Amino acid sequence: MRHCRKLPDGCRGDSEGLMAQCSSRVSLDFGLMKRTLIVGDVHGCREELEALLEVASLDDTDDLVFVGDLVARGPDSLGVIDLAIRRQARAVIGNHERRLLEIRDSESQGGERVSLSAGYRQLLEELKPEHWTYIRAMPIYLELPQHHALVVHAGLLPGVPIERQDPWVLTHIRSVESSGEASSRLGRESWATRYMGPTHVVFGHSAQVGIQLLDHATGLDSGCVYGKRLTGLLLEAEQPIAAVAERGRSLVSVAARRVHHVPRG
Ligand SMILES: [Mn+2]
Repeated sequence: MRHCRKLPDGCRGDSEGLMAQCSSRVSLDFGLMKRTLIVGDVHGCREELEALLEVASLDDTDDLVFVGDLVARGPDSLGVIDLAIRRQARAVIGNHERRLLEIRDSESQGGERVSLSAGYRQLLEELKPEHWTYIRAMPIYLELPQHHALVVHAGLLPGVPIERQDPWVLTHIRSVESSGEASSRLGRESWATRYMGPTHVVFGHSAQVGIQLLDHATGLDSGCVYGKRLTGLLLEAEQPIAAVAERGRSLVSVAARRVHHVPRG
């Protein structure tokens, strides 16, 4: 067996093959230096997503993660999922993906045709089998142990273990009512300000509030589809999410090309 005298930073593998070829290049190949980019709600804004990946200088070995709501409202939902498939990105399911799946399943099982906006109906009909496969495989939460973080679309009910959270809560919660129940409305108290950790939660679904940097939670929905910005959290390999005062340095962001969708009311 050959020995590696100078173990480069980040090279911690101990298999014979890795030791024999020990170099920083090899450590990259083994994924030890992978960065992670967690992207806020994209809603079909493919051009802005591509621009964000450029700004983050994300390469093919890095991990791409989405907080859900990749689709709907924006101009190119199919293109966003194509990109996610191509990059082998992981994405938690958003309320829009859940709704699309529910409607598709119900209608394909002979249920009544659901009344939808023209854009939503078109999306439902244009999604190809590979897109459905990707959407159906989206988990309701994703653990990123290398960053001591958890990714969900909307949030969680503080005090309830993640494996016992209601899927509806994970994809819809915005606030906690005085009764302690989860609410999808922007209530008096956001779930995130109530949440005391310990695992850091990265989430989306909150364009009205915008970027949220809290002790134990980071909200990444900066309203790209509404003409604001698309934001991501870029983490170095094994880097935990920084304290609030320094966290801004981990954010990458691009401006929306235009207002893609005007919210009702
Ligand atoms: Mn959402």
